[in-house]
Amino acid sequence: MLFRLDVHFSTYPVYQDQEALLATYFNEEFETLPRIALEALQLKRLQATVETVYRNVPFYRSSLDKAGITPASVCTLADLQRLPFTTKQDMRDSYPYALFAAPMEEIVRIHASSGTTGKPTVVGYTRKDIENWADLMARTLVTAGAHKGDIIHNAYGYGLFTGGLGVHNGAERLGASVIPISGGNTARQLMIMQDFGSTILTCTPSYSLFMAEEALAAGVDFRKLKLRVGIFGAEPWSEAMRLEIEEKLNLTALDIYGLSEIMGPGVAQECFEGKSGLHIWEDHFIPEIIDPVTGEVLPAGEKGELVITTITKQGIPLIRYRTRDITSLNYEPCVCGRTHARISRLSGRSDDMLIIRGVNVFPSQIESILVGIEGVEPHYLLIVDRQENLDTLEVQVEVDERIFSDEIKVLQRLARLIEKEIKDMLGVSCSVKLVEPKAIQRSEGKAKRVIDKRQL
Ligand code: DLL
Repeated sequence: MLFRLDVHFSTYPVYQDQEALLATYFNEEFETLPRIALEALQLKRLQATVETVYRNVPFYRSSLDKAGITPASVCTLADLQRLPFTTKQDMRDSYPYALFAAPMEEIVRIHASSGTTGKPTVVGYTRKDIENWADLMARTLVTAGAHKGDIIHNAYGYGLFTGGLGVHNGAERLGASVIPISGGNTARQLMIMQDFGSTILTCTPSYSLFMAEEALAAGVDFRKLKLRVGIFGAEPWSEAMRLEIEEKLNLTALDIYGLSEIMGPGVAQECFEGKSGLHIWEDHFIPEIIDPVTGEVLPAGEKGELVITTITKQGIPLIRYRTRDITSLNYEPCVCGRTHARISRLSGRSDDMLIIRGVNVFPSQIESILVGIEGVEPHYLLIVDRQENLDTLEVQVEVDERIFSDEIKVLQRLARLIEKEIKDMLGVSCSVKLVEPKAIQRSEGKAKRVIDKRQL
């Protein structure tokens, strides 16, 4: 067995359960499976998944039929490349439950994330899915250096978003103490972190920096807290941001990746020891990288769009799901001893989805809200920025001549109404600036709808 670098043990208090403290893996057998065994397992699970969706999901029966594929014709892992993709649009067209492969009586949990319209993308979990998720999330936490003795301060949002409950169940499965604080109320977060002795922080990277700002203002010194590791994800961040977070919060900052369509948090995690790339749990998910334009599969090391096939899910298994996230795959051995491939830090998206304060937002969603409001023209510009470490969104939108020459009070009321509609529909706060007709620059080609000033 490989030993875990013991740099982070030096600060540990003495726990009774030394075994748990020294655990290098949550599930050693599966985390260190030799590639040949991993691939054999993947093939078996892939075949079973294709069989299930072919039998239970009309969408897959027809798309596989169209591609001339029967479950029996999936004989090797290379056959995966012959299967058709599944897209976010397919999920939208199947709203809410048409892609579920298990009957509703077996679905015990429903989560959702923003889709490209006002309607969310819905996912359902069977009891077994929830168990697998808890196991994978516990594995993810251990990969980040967590153990039973940890006090996990979970500031990911609880609710339809998968972050809060996903991390929560994994922490309980591990046997750590989880504080289900959810997001917001930063002063209270800081007090609890101090008083409860939180050792691990889980939240979005931008929220961690906001906490650091608030702490400074409130006179809270992170060097006096017990925080050791931060597990940050759900939005893009950079190496520069990592350095800033590590410095300001006095902890090791690690990257976690996941998406609700595939499961939620815990699809891939950067290991404490290697800190270079995120292990994607290949016994449950088969990753591929494709050219986002041609759909062609790219070799290891090349950057492209991540495509994931789930091979253990029952509620909503997905074949070749196009995540739209840009990364590359690395199959080189890792110092931590895990054999699962690593994806590189996510470096963007191949669509126009924005992540604002952890909320996924498509410009088209805002557009459909704007066009539904009288007096508002379909010409708008979204300006995204980051102030004091928090994302801000300004929506500039044209109003018609009649409204524009109206009293200032009327204009203000309209702006507040739009802000409220956007907040209610998408869950994201913004400030609306009404501008005169023709003020927004027209384009002869693709309209420029977004100016993202954030320097990640
Ligand atoms: O964000 C799940 C999650 C919760 C992941 C907590 C990590 C921690 P969704 O709301 O469905 O699910 O958003 C998924 O967020 O397709 C990426 O574009 C982006 N994303 C997630 N993790 C990262 C990351 C959750 N580490 C979408 N780096 C994904 C960059 C990320 N982008």
